Amino acid sequence: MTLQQLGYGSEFEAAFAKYRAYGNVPGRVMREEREMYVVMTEHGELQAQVAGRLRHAALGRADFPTVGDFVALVCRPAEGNATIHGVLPRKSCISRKIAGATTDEQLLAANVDTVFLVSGLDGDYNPRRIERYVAAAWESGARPVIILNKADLCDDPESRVAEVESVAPGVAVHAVSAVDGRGMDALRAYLLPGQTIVFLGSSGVGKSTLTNALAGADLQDTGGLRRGDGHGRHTTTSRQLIPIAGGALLIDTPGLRAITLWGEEGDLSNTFDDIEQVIARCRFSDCQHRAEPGCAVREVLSQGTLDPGRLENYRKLQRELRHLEGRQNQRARLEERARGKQIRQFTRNREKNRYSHLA
Ligand SMILES: Nc1nc2c(ncn2[C@@H]2O[C@H](COP(=O)(O)OP(=O)(O)OP(=O)(O)O)[C@@H](O)[C@H]2O)c(=O)[nH]1
Ligand SMILES: [Mg+2]
Ligand SMILES: [Zn+2]
Repeated sequence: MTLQQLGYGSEFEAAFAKYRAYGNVPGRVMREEREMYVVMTEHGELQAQVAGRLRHAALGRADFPTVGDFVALVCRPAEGNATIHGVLPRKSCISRKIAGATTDEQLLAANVDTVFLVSGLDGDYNPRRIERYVAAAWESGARPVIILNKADLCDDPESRVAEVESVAPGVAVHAVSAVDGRGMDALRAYLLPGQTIVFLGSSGVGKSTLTNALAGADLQDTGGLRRGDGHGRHTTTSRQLIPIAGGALLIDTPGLRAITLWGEEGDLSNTFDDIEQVIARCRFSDCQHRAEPGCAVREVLSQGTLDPGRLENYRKLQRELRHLEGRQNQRARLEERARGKQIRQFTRNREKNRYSHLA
């Protein structure tokens, strides 16, 4: 496979120039499992590890390579391995806040053109979760597309499509069935040569079944659903980039338990443009939409033209981002302080050594 077939374009070639001067070769990260990578290069597929220098310079997980990244490598084809010396600037990056108390992001995929946000039209269906996914996708720089899979299990997929279209203005929504094939041609239209498409969604919604159907081959294991709650079994355990016939590149991912936003407050305006337009009409710019006169939000709520659940979700996501921003700032301060301490220590040691002969 050539790098061009892997989606490597002129913008990456330009960013790679400084690495070429060092004799590095470019490659794309195909798979990642606990800091072990598989990269595709002009020498074929190689196992790769991150160079010590890159590891030490990294301030957070975002500085490490992830699936879909274009990287600068020193290759040892005879041994079948390589070292990653640099990560080229990403044109898009899907990430989320790591679950739990730490403030860091987890990268899910890089250099993605389209995000297929998959839900099942069975017990999994949840418009509030879809809103959350759409916000995360817009934030990434890739184009979101909503897929309602398992249409064969739903009596009225078209009304579900209409409902989702109303919570995700401007986003294409497709009802499909990976099992009986309905609606799949609409998805094939996205599979253009060199385009990278990632599947995101809960376990069991059919991401791997869709990947196989679009690839026309049984490449990914698929699993049944748990008895009782109907959730998936977390069958897929690692992220993987899969080149398919026709030239598109699919990234199948393990089911997400939750997606917590990683970004800035402004990122919600794509997803909740309708709400932000209403808020802009409130008389007071700091309106809390409680009892203030001239509140446009309470007006549309009383008219029934705005779903209170959607407003609640908007506020929740906004609080999440504000909270995150506070923690990001705090982390940046701590990192700066740590770096300042390192520099002072370094200067002190240097001065000690420089003048030791005078002592
Ligand atoms: N009825 C029906 N079942 C489907 C459809 N697509 C997938 N399934 C079934 O749903 C179950 C889970 O499918 P997977 O493709 O493994 O789901 P996944 O999203 O990859 O799940 P994880 O890898 O655990 O994240 C399997 O039993 C599939 O056969 C569909 O369109 N209709
Ligand atoms: Mg899977
Ligand atoms: Zn108001």
